[in-house]
Amino acid sequence: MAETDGSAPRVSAAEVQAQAEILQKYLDATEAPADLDDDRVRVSAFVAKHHNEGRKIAVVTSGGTAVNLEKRAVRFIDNFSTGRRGAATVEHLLERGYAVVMLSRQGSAAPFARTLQDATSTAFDSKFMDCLVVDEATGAVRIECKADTAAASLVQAIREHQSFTKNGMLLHISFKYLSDYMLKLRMCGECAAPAGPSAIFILAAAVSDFHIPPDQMAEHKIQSRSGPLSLDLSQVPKALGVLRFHWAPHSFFVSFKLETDHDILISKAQQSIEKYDMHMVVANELLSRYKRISLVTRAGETIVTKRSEEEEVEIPMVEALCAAHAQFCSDAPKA
Ligand code: 9Z3
Repeated sequence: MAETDGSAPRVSAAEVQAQAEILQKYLDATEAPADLDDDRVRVSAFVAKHHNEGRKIAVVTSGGTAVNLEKRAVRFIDNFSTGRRGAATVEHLLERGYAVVMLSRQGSAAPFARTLQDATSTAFDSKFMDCLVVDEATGAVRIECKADTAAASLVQAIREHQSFTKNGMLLHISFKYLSDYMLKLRMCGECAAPAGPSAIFILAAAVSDFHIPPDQMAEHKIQSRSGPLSLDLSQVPKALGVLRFHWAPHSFFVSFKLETDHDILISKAQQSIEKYDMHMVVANELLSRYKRISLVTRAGETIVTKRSEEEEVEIPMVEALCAAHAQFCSDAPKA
């Protein structure tokens, strides 16, 4: 088993091997999304370029996975996540010089673009149309924000977005279903593995614990004439340990733990460290997640809060993750 932090591994190799076999069976039975091969080419070239140029690489997952009930999916069960934490995290990593691969749920909040929603105080629905002004002479469309400060932050966000994307520092790929997420997570793990300790995985996506296995899923739309629908969902194969030990064994791992019950949050985060040997777990409660988080490591718990009303909690969070990653890189055996 891979050893990266100089201490004895807490998870047995046999346990991870058993998880890897179950996961492999699931991935083999899963239909690959049409863009998987293209994404692999893009991610692998992105990692090679930035690693050769001496940059640190971050893989950030964001948004919730959908679990389809039919193969030709008409219905699905969703995991809650707006994607805002992942999007904010990506922005602050870019500011700190990281090259970032973002794997996010289609349609969830995107880095910099989220500012458009803030500036117009609306989602992209019909109210958003009220903010658009057409110049009759040229046909050009302008967005009119509610306040000057909102307009200023939008202009800044557009500039930052364009400068980071022009410089090729951000690669954005997407998923909708759990199965797409799992296949693309493996692909990202394999592609980022050559960067070794210089790669950090920040796993903020809200991933379903339950699904219908591919071999038990109806092909066509489930018919209502068959009466009430009872669902018997199976546990999703565990991927964290396999990612950590098999796909990218020398990299730095941060996973997230979301609970609604305060009393079990920290112990569940500690379990992720024990079970999957995560280097750090960000523990958060649903309702307070933008105000307060806990960073849990083997050494203990550090509470991180917003430092001012205006500052988002992801700024001190990313500072702490980058500091821990820098320490990990300097402790890692030199190649
Ligand atoms: C998180 O805990 C994220 O912080 C949130 C962010 C999803 C709460 P938003 O996207 O919210 O800004 O609306 N993500 C991980 C959630 C998760 O499903 N973790 C699994 C678990 O808790 C472990 S992989 O069991």
